[in-house]
Amino acid sequence: MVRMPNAAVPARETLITVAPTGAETSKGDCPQLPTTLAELVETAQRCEGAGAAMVHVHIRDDEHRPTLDLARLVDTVAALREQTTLVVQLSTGGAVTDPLEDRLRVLDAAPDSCSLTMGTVNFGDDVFMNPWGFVTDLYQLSQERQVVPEFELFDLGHVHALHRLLDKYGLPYGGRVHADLVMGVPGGMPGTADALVAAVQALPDAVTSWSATGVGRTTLPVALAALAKGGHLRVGMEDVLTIAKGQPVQHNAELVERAASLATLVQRPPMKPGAARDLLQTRPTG
Ligand code: KMH
Ligand code: ZN
Repeated sequence: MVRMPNAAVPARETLITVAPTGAETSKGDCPQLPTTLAELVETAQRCEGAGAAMVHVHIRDDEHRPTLDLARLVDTVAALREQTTLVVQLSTGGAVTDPLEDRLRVLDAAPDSCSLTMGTVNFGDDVFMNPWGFVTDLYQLSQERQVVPEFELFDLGHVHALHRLLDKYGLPYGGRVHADLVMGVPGGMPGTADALVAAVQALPDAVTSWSATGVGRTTLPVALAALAKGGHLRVGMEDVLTIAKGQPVQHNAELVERAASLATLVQRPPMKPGAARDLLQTRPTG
């Protein structure tokens, strides 16, 4: 068998992750952004129907502001588990203003998966802080709590840091290594096919699957390049608020439907949540 540049076997199906909310857009600016628990659950259900298998979750408080309140996170995980079969991934990135200790505490809500960003990056006019000590603490906590990390790679330096992390601390819980290229953030790598190919070629051999998401107008080029390179997709209103020029997204399901159409077109139809659990080797449920 021809050896792949990393252990990611070309996938027969496409894992579609929906990131419906994020921490950056305000409800005032975008009333259709799902910010309440009821809106999040309804969104997750519709997106599952449209082809999503995993949900990347940021939550909001009663004023629709980003929060990492633990009780709310626990309730959110429970509601998504009861009312969908999606793999539940909690963001440990939160908002750029969230203290590192609050971001570590996210794992107390016992999600299936958590995001884990591999380094500090300029984030528009802000700085998204991920010092090495925090990355290693969060990684070791994820191993201890049996939570599968998704390594968020905003830049080529983050790919290099992933080599360093795996070399020093070994494989994640479950033994699989799933990474997500977050492209087109002002301050990170550009959302281009060239940058995607460079990042994929630099991934550690231990990587067993990867997805990509392009922020803003880079959404489509990144999705097409990811599919062409055999990767998976992340889409959602965390990353893009328009479905076409001047046409606001009304519901996250529109972005999932479009991703599912592209995946089907390249004959790698959307993966069901059960297959995603196998792929990621998440902790057995219930
Ligand atoms: N909101 C960004 C500062 C993650 O979810 O882990 C970080 C972010 C990454 O969204
Ligand atoms: Zn996020």
